[in-house]
Amino acid sequence: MSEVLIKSGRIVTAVDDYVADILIRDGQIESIARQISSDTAEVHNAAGLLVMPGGIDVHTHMEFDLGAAQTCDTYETGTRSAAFGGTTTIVDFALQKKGETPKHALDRRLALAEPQACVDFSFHIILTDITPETLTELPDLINNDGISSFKMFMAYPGVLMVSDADIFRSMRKVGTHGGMVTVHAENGEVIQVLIEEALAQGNTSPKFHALTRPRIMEAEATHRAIRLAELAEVPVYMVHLSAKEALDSVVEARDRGIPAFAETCPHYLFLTIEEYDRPGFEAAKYVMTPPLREHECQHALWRGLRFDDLQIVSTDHCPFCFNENPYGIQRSKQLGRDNFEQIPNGAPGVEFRIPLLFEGGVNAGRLTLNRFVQLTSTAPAKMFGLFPRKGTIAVGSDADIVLFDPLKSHILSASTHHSNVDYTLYEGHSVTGKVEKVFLRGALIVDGDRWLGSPGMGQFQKRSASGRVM
Ligand code: DUC
Ligand code: ZN
Ligand code: ZN
Repeated sequence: MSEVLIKSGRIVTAVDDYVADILIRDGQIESIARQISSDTAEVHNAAGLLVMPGGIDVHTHMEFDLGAAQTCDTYETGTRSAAFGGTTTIVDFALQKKGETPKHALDRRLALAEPQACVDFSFHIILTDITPETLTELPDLINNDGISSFKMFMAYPGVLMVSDADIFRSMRKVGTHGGMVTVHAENGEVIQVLIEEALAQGNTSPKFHALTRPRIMEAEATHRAIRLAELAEVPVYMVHLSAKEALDSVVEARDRGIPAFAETCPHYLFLTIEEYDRPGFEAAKYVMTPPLREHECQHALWRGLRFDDLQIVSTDHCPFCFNENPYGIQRSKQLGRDNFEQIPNGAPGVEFRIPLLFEGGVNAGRLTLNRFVQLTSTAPAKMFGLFPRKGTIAVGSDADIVLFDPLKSHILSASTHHSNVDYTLYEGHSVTGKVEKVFLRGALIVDGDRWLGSPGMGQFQKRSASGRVM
């Protein structure tokens, strides 16, 4: 039997805020009270610290293999980086290859992640080959394998994009069996026309990545995805929402009582399209999809987070190095030096989600502390079938706990982060609020700058229904 006692911390959940002691036994929260004493427990003094449920990041891409490009974090390095950022569970992706069944894709990813994961994990399955056999497997994946969310792409024709008909077929099946569909919403075919026109005119620099992916094409696809989901009677979740006009579509649907949900990501909250004016190839660091948007979108997104038009902040951690060394050209932005279309789409961020949102949300007065916890832990857990095992501090929940110093300032930098990637979008950015200790099911895995976890500690999490309890 292992016992851990966290004393005198300020416990903050999505609804609570009080000072108390927490006794953890065998990885779960055993009791919470004003005063707990124990002769046997390992004791941690949390006086002056916030005690929050471990972060849950429901959008990461570790060891993501897109053929032409692969992300540079392994499950080990990516989940260790997550842990240092106060995240104790990730929901990553299992990509169905053409000709492969979704179950096979899941088995492949499980075999890769299980021995490496340093925090708990699950997957959304990305459906790319929607055949009758694919559809037949979905109920069992939801009900027995604990995979209750499936992602489809409306972008990247010829690579990841699936037709509206196939999206609709999958939606109907997933909806009937308690799952949720998540969608990358951009009109891929129209964007392809714009890309081809830009390249034909010799416009090859990274800025044209943004100029060929207009906001209204995100809005159009968002509207289409929601209407398809409405007809199919399935909850739908828009990933990486960036454009004000796309948010308007989500709000319109929610006002009509449709179970439409959305996440946004820190880069859309903190950075704008002006980053693409950086000299030379520097702007390639900011090539993610959708691209960074104008200031007015940032205002709309912050407002959306505050008033629950947006439910979750995830990172879309999709790390490609800027330089070819040390991981090779396929893990590097240099693939697109002569042509923006070849720049791998994605940016890192798993380690900085919580400090950034604390700084820009809580410290800046945009979000209450409770709302901050809701957006980074509780809502992800509820949305994706992990609650109440995860996402809160309560008797019987997993003891995934972050001790956070709200007054400690630090500088975000690639020289000190724990990801394999060789840059951060926030180099030199000062934030106040620092993760001090992280417990994964009661085990101390981060203590200041010290790493105490190990690969394989992270456990696969079977999830219950998604999109039903918000
Ligand atoms: N969409 C994602 O969700 N992640 C990385 C790239 C992309 O287009
Ligand atoms: Zn996407
Ligand atoms: Zn992504």
